[in-house]
Amino acid sequence: MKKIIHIDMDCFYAAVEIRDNPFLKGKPVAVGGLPDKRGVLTTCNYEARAFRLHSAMASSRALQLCPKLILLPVDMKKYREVSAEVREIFYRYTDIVEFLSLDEAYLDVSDSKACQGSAILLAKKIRGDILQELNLTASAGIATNKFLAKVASDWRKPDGQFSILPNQVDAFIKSLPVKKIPGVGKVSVRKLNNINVNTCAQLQTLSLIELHQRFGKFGERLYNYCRGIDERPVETMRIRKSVSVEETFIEDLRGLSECSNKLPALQSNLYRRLKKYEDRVIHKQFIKVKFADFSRTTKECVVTQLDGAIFLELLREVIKNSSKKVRLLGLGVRFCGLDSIPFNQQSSLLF
Ligand code: TTP
Ligand code: MG
Repeated sequence: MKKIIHIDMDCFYAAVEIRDNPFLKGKPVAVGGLPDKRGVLTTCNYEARAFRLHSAMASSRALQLCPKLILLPVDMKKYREVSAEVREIFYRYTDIVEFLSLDEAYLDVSDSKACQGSAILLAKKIRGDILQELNLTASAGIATNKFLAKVASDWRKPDGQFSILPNQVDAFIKSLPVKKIPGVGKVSVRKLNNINVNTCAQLQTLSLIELHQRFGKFGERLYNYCRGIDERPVETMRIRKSVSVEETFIEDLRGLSECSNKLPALQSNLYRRLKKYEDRVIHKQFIKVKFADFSRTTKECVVTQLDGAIFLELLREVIKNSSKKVRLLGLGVRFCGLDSIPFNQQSSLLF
Protein backbone atom coordinates (compact mmCIF):
# COMPACT_ATOMS: atom_id res chain seq x y z
CA MET A 1 0.00 0.00 0.00
CA LYS A 2 1.52 3.30 -1.08
CA LYS A 3 1.35 6.62 0.76
CA ILE A 4 1.20 9.54 -1.63
CA ILE A 5 1.00 13.24 -0.77
CA HIS A 6 -0.03 15.78 -3.40
CA ILE A 7 0.97 19.32 -2.51
CA ASP A 8 -0.37 22.38 -4.28
CA MET A 9 0.60 25.92 -3.34
CA ASP A 10 -2.32 28.30 -2.81
CA CYS A 11 -2.76 30.90 -5.58
CA PHE A 12 0.95 30.58 -6.04
CA TYR A 13 2.13 33.52 -8.16
CA ALA A 14 -0.26 35.92 -6.44
CA ALA A 15 0.69 34.63 -2.99
CA VAL A 16 4.38 35.26 -3.69
CA GLU A 17 3.65 38.82 -4.81
CA ILE A 18 1.47 39.55 -1.77
CA ARG A 19 4.06 38.09 0.58
CA ASP A 20 6.68 40.42 -0.88
CA ASN A 21 4.46 43.49 -0.73
CA PRO A 22 2.27 43.53 2.40
CA PHE A 23 0.37 46.53 1.04
CA LEU A 24 -1.45 44.06 -1.22
CA LYS A 25 -2.76 41.94 1.66
CA GLY A 26 -6.55 41.74 1.83
CA LYS A 27 -7.00 43.39 -1.58
CA PRO A 28 -8.02 41.65 -4.80
CA VAL A 29 -4.78 40.83 -6.60
CA ALA A 30 -4.08 39.06 -9.89
CA VAL A 31 -0.94 38.26 -11.82
CA GLY A 32 -1.16 38.42 -15.58
CA GLY A 33 -0.83 40.29 -18.84
CA LEU A 34 -2.03 43.80 -19.58
CA PRO A 35 -5.66 44.24 -20.69
CA ASP A 36 -4.77 46.44 -23.65
CA LYS A 37 -2.41 43.75 -24.92
CA ARG A 38 -5.07 41.03 -24.82
CA GLY A 39 -3.42 39.63 -21.69
CA VAL A 40 -4.97 36.97 -19.44
CA LEU A 41 -4.73 36.25 -15.72
CA THR A 42 -2.31 33.50 -14.77
CA THR A 43 -3.87 33.46 -11.32
CA CYS A 44 -5.53 35.62 -8.68
CA ASN A 45 -5.99 35.55 -4.91
CA TYR A 46 -9.16 34.52 -3.11
CA GLU A 47 -10.30 38.12 -2.65
CA ALA A 48 -10.32 38.39 -6.45
CA ARG A 49 -11.96 34.98 -6.85
CA ALA A 50 -14.89 36.35 -4.85
CA PHE A 51 -15.56 38.50 -7.94
CA ARG A 52 -15.59 35.30 -10.05
CA LEU A 53 -12.13 35.98 -11.45
CA HIS A 54 -10.06 32.95 -12.42
CA SER A 55 -6.94 31.78 -14.28
CA ALA A 56 -6.95 32.22 -18.06
CA MET A 57 -9.65 34.93 -17.90
CA ALA A 58 -8.98 37.96 -20.10
CA SER A 59 -7.49 40.72 -17.96
CA SER A 60 -9.90 43.23 -19.53
CA ARG A 61 -12.86 41.10 -18.43
CA ALA A 62 -11.35 40.73 -14.95
CA LEU A 63 -11.11 44.50 -14.57
CA GLN A 64 -14.72 44.86 -15.61
CA LEU A 65 -15.84 42.39 -12.95
CA CYS A 66 -13.49 43.79 -10.31
CA PRO A 67 -12.48 47.42 -11.05
CA LYS A 68 -10.35 47.59 -7.88
CA LEU A 69 -8.27 44.64 -9.01
CA ILE A 70 -4.52 45.13 -8.63
CA LEU A 71 -2.99 43.52 -11.70
CA LEU A 72 0.69 42.67 -11.45
CA PRO A 73 3.09 41.53 -14.19
CA VAL A 74 4.33 37.95 -14.25
CA ASP A 75 7.78 37.50 -12.73
CA MET A 76 8.72 33.93 -13.65
CA LYS A 77 12.28 34.26 -12.34
CA LYS A 78 10.97 34.99 -8.88
CA TYR A 79 8.42 32.12 -8.94
CA ARG A 80 11.11 29.71 -10.12
CA GLU A 81 13.31 30.72 -7.22
CA VAL A 82 10.53 30.26 -4.69
CA SER A 83 9.61 26.95 -6.31
CA ALA A 84 13.20 25.77 -5.84
CA GLU A 85 12.93 26.63 -2.15
CA VAL A 86 9.72 24.63 -1.82
CA ARG A 87 11.43 21.78 -3.63
CA GLU A 88 14.25 21.72 -1.09
CA ILE A 89 11.70 21.35 1.71
CA PHE A 90 10.17 18.32 -0.04
CA TYR A 91 13.56 16.67 -0.46
CA ARG A 92 14.11 16.78 3.30
CA TYR A 93 11.47 14.11 3.63
CA THR A 94 11.69 12.02 0.46
CA ASP A 95 13.67 11.74 -2.76
CA ILE A 96 10.65 10.48 -4.65
CA VAL A 97 9.13 13.77 -5.79
CA GLU A 98 7.40 14.39 -9.11
CA PHE A 99 6.76 18.00 -10.09
CA LEU A 100 3.73 18.78 -12.20
CA SER A 101 4.42 22.49 -12.38
CA LEU A 102 6.19 25.13 -10.36
CA ASP A 103 3.64 24.90 -7.57
CA GLU A 104 2.48 21.30 -7.53
CA ALA A 105 4.11 17.97 -6.76
CA TYR A 106 3.51 14.37 -5.81
CA LEU A 107 5.58 12.91 -2.99
CA ASP A 108 5.84 9.18 -2.43
CA VAL A 109 6.37 8.90 1.33
CA SER A 110 5.65 5.17 1.63
CA ASP A 111 9.10 4.51 3.07
CA SER A 112 9.56 7.79 4.85
CA LYS A 113 10.44 7.39 8.53
CA ALA A 114 9.65 11.00 9.48
CA CYS A 115 6.61 11.69 11.70
CA GLN A 116 6.49 8.03 12.81
CA GLY A 117 5.64 7.06 9.25
CA SER A 118 2.38 9.01 9.32
CA ALA A 119 1.76 10.62 5.92
CA ILE A 120 -0.92 12.83 7.47
CA LEU A 121 1.50 14.26 10.05
CA LEU A 122 4.19 14.54 7.40
CA ALA A 123 1.92 16.60 5.14
CA LYS A 124 1.24 18.88 8.12
CA LYS A 125 4.95 19.16 8.80
CA ILE A 126 5.78 20.03 5.19
CA ARG A 127 3.03 22.65 5.07
CA GLY A 128 4.31 24.01 8.38
CA ASP A 129 7.85 24.26 7.02
CA ILE A 130 6.58 26.09 3.93
CA LEU A 131 4.63 28.54 6.07
CA GLN A 132 7.35 29.11 8.61
CA GLU A 133 10.29 29.39 6.23
CA LEU A 134 8.73 30.82 3.09
CA ASN A 135 5.68 32.58 4.53
CA LEU A 136 3.38 30.90 1.97
CA THR A 137 0.52 28.47 2.36
CA ALA A 138 0.06 25.13 0.63
CA SER A 139 -2.72 22.56 0.56
CA ALA A 140 -2.22 18.82 0.61
CA GLY A 141 -4.04 15.64 -0.25
CA ILE A 142 -3.03 12.31 1.24
CA ALA A 143 -4.09 8.98 -0.24
CA THR A 144 -2.91 5.63 -1.56
CA ASN A 145 -2.38 6.80 -5.14
CA LYS A 146 -1.69 9.90 -7.22
CA PHE A 147 -5.21 10.35 -8.56
CA LEU A 148 -6.87 10.29 -5.13
CA ALA A 149 -4.15 12.46 -3.56
CA LYS A 150 -4.61 15.11 -6.23
CA VAL A 151 -8.36 15.17 -5.84
CA ALA A 152 -7.94 15.36 -2.06
CA SER A 153 -5.57 18.33 -2.17
CA ASP A 154 -8.40 20.42 -3.60
CA TRP A 155 -10.80 19.47 -0.82
CA ARG A 156 -9.64 21.84 1.92
CA LYS A 157 -8.05 24.55 -0.21
CA PRO A 158 -6.67 27.04 0.73
CA ASP A 159 -4.27 26.22 3.57
CA GLY A 160 -5.79 22.86 4.39
CA GLN A 161 -5.31 19.17 3.92
CA PHE A 162 -7.55 16.17 3.42
CA SER A 163 -6.82 12.46 3.56
CA ILE A 164 -8.66 9.58 2.01
CA LEU A 165 -7.93 6.48 4.07
CA PRO A 166 -8.01 3.08 2.35
CA ASN A 167 -11.34 2.13 3.96
CA GLN A 168 -12.88 5.46 2.85
CA VAL A 169 -12.00 5.18 -0.83
CA ASP A 170 -15.19 3.42 -1.91
CA ALA A 171 -17.59 5.86 -0.30
CA PHE A 172 -15.53 8.89 -1.32
CA ILE A 173 -15.24 7.90 -4.93
CA LYS A 174 -18.91 7.00 -5.36
CA SER A 175 -20.06 10.52 -4.56
CA LEU A 176 -17.25 12.25 -6.46
CA PRO A 177 -18.57 14.36 -9.36
CA VAL A 178 -16.87 13.34 -12.63
CA LYS A 179 -15.82 16.94 -13.21
CA LYS A 180 -13.42 16.59 -10.29
CA ILE A 181 -11.40 13.92 -12.10
CA PRO A 182 -8.12 15.48 -13.28
CA GLY A 183 -8.10 15.46 -17.08
CA VAL A 184 -11.88 15.58 -17.37
CA GLY A 185 -12.47 18.98 -18.91
CA LYS A 186 -15.60 20.74 -20.08
CA VAL A 187 -15.96 18.59 -23.22
CA SER A 188 -15.73 15.26 -21.39
CA VAL A 189 -18.08 16.48 -18.66
CA ARG A 190 -20.65 17.39 -21.29
CA LYS A 191 -20.26 14.04 -23.03
CA LEU A 192 -20.76 12.21 -19.74
CA ASN A 193 -23.66 14.38 -18.57
CA ASN A 194 -25.37 13.67 -21.90
CA ILE A 195 -25.49 10.00 -20.99
CA ASN A 196 -26.62 10.81 -17.44
CA VAL A 197 -23.27 10.31 -15.80
CA ASN A 198 -22.55 12.95 -13.15
CA THR A 199 -20.80 11.01 -10.41
CA CYS A 200 -18.16 8.31 -10.27
CA ALA A 201 -20.82 5.86 -8.99
CA GLN A 202 -22.67 6.39 -12.26
CA LEU A 203 -19.45 6.19 -14.23
CA GLN A 204 -18.82 2.78 -12.67
CA THR A 205 -21.83 1.40 -14.53
CA LEU A 206 -20.11 1.90 -17.89
CA SER A 207 -18.06 -1.02 -19.18
CA LEU A 208 -14.41 -0.78 -20.11
CA ILE A 209 -15.30 -1.35 -23.75
CA GLU A 210 -17.91 1.37 -23.74
CA LEU A 211 -15.54 3.88 -22.11
CA HIS A 212 -12.86 2.95 -24.59
CA GLN A 213 -15.24 3.54 -27.48
CA ARG A 214 -16.25 6.94 -26.18
CA PHE A 215 -12.94 8.26 -24.83
CA GLY A 216 -10.20 6.19 -26.45
CA LYS A 217 -7.18 5.51 -24.24
CA PHE A 218 -8.37 8.01 -21.62
CA GLY A 219 -11.45 5.79 -21.26
CA GLU A 220 -9.30 3.11 -19.66
CA ARG A 221 -8.00 5.65 -17.17
CA LEU A 222 -11.56 6.72 -16.39
CA TYR A 223 -12.55 3.09 -15.82
CA ASN A 224 -9.89 2.79 -13.14
CA TYR A 225 -10.18 6.30 -11.67
CA CYS A 226 -13.90 6.00 -11.00
CA ARG A 227 -13.04 2.92 -8.91
CA GLY A 228 -10.31 4.80 -7.06
CA ILE A 229 -7.60 2.82 -8.86
CA ASP A 230 -4.41 4.44 -10.15
CA GLU A 231 -1.24 2.40 -10.51
CA ARG A 232 1.00 5.18 -11.86
CA PRO A 233 4.23 5.50 -9.90
CA VAL A 234 5.54 8.85 -8.68
CA GLU A 235 8.20 9.62 -11.26
CA THR A 236 11.14 11.60 -10.03
CA MET A 237 12.94 14.07 -12.23
CA ARG A 238 15.46 15.29 -9.74
CA ILE A 239 18.57 16.67 -11.27
CA ARG A 240 21.39 15.74 -9.03
CA LYS A 241 23.80 18.60 -8.54
CA SER A 242 26.58 16.63 -6.91
CA VAL A 243 27.72 13.16 -5.94
CA SER A 244 29.94 12.52 -2.96
CA VAL A 245 31.15 9.78 -0.67
CA GLU A 246 32.51 10.09 2.84
CA GLU A 247 33.81 8.06 5.72
CA THR A 248 33.94 8.69 9.43
CA PHE A 249 36.95 6.91 10.88
CA ILE A 250 36.92 4.80 14.00
CA GLU A 251 40.08 6.55 15.14
CA ASP A 252 40.83 10.15 14.21
CA LEU A 253 43.59 10.61 11.63
CA ARG A 254 46.67 12.71 12.16
CA GLY A 255 48.58 14.55 9.43
CA LEU A 256 48.63 14.45 5.67
CA SER A 257 50.04 10.97 5.23
CA GLU A 258 47.41 9.26 7.40
CA CYS A 259 44.70 11.17 5.57
CA SER A 260 46.05 10.61 2.08
CA ASN A 261 46.21 6.85 2.77
CA LYS A 262 42.43 6.93 2.90
CA LEU A 263 42.01 8.60 -0.48
CA PRO A 264 42.30 5.55 -2.80
CA ALA A 265 39.42 3.67 -1.13
CA LEU A 266 37.24 6.78 -1.07
CA GLN A 267 38.06 7.49 -4.70
CA SER A 268 37.12 4.05 -5.90
CA ASN A 269 33.81 4.40 -4.04
CA LEU A 270 33.23 7.70 -5.75
CA TYR A 271 34.05 6.25 -9.18
CA ARG A 272 31.61 3.43 -8.54
CA ARG A 273 28.82 5.85 -7.63
CA LEU A 274 29.58 8.02 -10.64
CA LYS A 275 28.93 5.19 -13.10
CA LYS A 276 25.23 6.07 -13.01
CA TYR A 277 25.99 9.66 -14.02
CA GLU A 278 28.22 9.10 -17.01
CA ASP A 279 26.12 11.44 -19.15
CA ARG A 280 26.69 14.39 -16.82
CA VAL A 281 29.50 16.90 -17.21
CA ILE A 282 31.69 17.31 -14.13
CA HIS A 283 32.38 20.91 -13.27
CA LYS A 284 34.07 20.85 -9.87
CA GLN A 285 35.84 18.49 -7.52
CA PHE A 286 35.69 18.99 -3.78
CA ILE A 287 36.96 17.58 -0.57
CA LYS A 288 35.24 17.76 2.78
CA VAL A 289 37.05 17.44 6.08
CA LYS A 290 35.51 17.24 9.52
CA PHE A 291 37.95 17.66 12.37
CA ALA A 292 37.94 16.01 15.79
CA ASP A 293 36.38 19.14 17.30
CA PHE A 294 33.54 18.81 14.72
CA SER A 295 34.54 21.93 12.83
CA ARG A 296 34.44 21.35 9.09
CA THR A 297 35.93 22.68 5.88
CA THR A 298 35.35 22.05 2.21
CA LYS A 299 37.71 22.98 -0.55
CA GLU A 300 36.85 22.79 -4.21
CA CYS A 301 38.28 23.60 -7.58
CA VAL A 302 36.99 23.86 -11.14
CA VAL A 303 37.93 20.96 -13.39
CA THR A 304 37.06 19.75 -16.86
CA GLN A 305 37.29 16.09 -15.92
CA LEU A 306 37.76 14.05 -12.79
CA ASP A 307 41.39 13.86 -11.70
CA GLY A 308 42.44 11.86 -8.64
CA ALA A 309 45.59 13.91 -8.09
CA ILE A 310 43.45 16.98 -7.47
CA PHE A 311 41.88 15.43 -4.39
CA LEU A 312 45.35 15.06 -2.91
CA GLU A 313 46.12 18.69 -3.71
CA LEU A 314 42.91 19.86 -2.07
CA LEU A 315 43.59 17.70 0.96
CA ARG A 316 47.09 19.12 1.24
CA GLU A 317 45.70 22.65 1.27
CA VAL A 318 43.21 21.88 4.02
CA ILE A 319 45.61 19.95 6.21
CA LYS A 320 48.58 22.29 5.95
CA ASN A 321 46.73 24.97 7.86
CA SER A 322 45.60 22.75 10.66
CA SER A 323 47.11 20.73 13.44
CA LYS A 324 43.74 19.24 14.34
CA LYS A 325 42.99 15.53 14.01
CA VAL A 326 40.62 14.48 11.27
CA ARG A 327 37.42 12.64 12.03
CA LEU A 328 35.81 12.43 8.57
CA LEU A 329 36.91 12.72 4.96
CA GLY A 330 34.63 13.16 1.98
CA LEU A 331 35.24 13.42 -1.76
CA GLY A 332 32.81 14.64 -4.34
CA VAL A 333 32.09 16.23 -7.67
CA ARG A 334 29.61 18.88 -8.75
CA PHE A 335 27.94 18.68 -12.13
CA CYS A 336 27.31 21.42 -14.65
CA GLY A 337 23.82 22.83 -14.40
CA LEU A 338 21.11 22.53 -17.01
CA ASP A 339 23.55 23.71 -19.68
CA SER A 340 24.85 20.17 -19.89
CA ILE A 341 21.39 18.74 -20.49
CA PRO A 342 20.11 18.65 -24.07
CA PHE A 343 17.70 21.47 -24.69
CA ASN A 344 14.84 19.19 -25.71
CA GLN A 345 14.95 17.56 -22.27
CA GLN A 346 15.02 20.81 -20.32
CA SER A 347 11.41 21.84 -20.67
CA SER A 348 10.21 18.95 -18.56
CA LEU A 349 12.47 19.97 -15.71
CA LEU A 350 10.53 23.08 -14.77
CA PHE A 351 13.39 24.92 -13.17
P1 TTP B 1 -2.79 26.47 -9.91
O1 TTP B 1 -2.26 25.58 -8.81
O2 TTP B 1 -3.79 25.90 -10.86
O3 TTP B 1 -3.45 27.74 -9.27
P2 TTP B 1 -3.02 28.59 -8.04
O4 TTP B 1 -1.87 28.01 -7.31
O5 TTP B 1 -2.82 29.99 -8.51
O6 TTP B 1 -4.32 28.57 -7.15
P3 TTP B 1 -4.90 27.41 -6.21
O7 TTP B 1 -4.91 28.01 -4.84
O8 TTP B 1 -6.25 27.13 -6.74
O9 TTP B 1 -3.95 26.24 -6.35
O10 TTP B 1 -1.60 27.04 -10.76
C1 TTP B 1 -0.33 27.36 -10.21
C2 TTP B 1 0.29 28.55 -10.89
O11 TTP B 1 0.41 28.29 -12.28
C3 TTP B 1 -0.54 29.81 -10.77
O12 TTP B 1 -0.24 30.55 -9.61
C4 TTP B 1 -0.24 30.54 -12.04
C5 TTP B 1 0.14 29.48 -13.03
N1 TTP B 1 -0.96 29.26 -13.99
C6 TTP B 1 -0.91 29.88 -15.24
O13 TTP B 1 0.07 30.55 -15.56
N2 TTP B 1 -1.95 29.70 -16.12
C7 TTP B 1 -3.05 28.94 -15.81
O14 TTP B 1 -3.99 28.83 -16.63
C8 TTP B 1 -3.10 28.30 -14.53
C9 TTP B 1 -4.29 27.45 -14.15
C10 TTP B 1 -2.04 28.49 -13.67
MG1 MG C 1 -1.81 26.01 -6.75
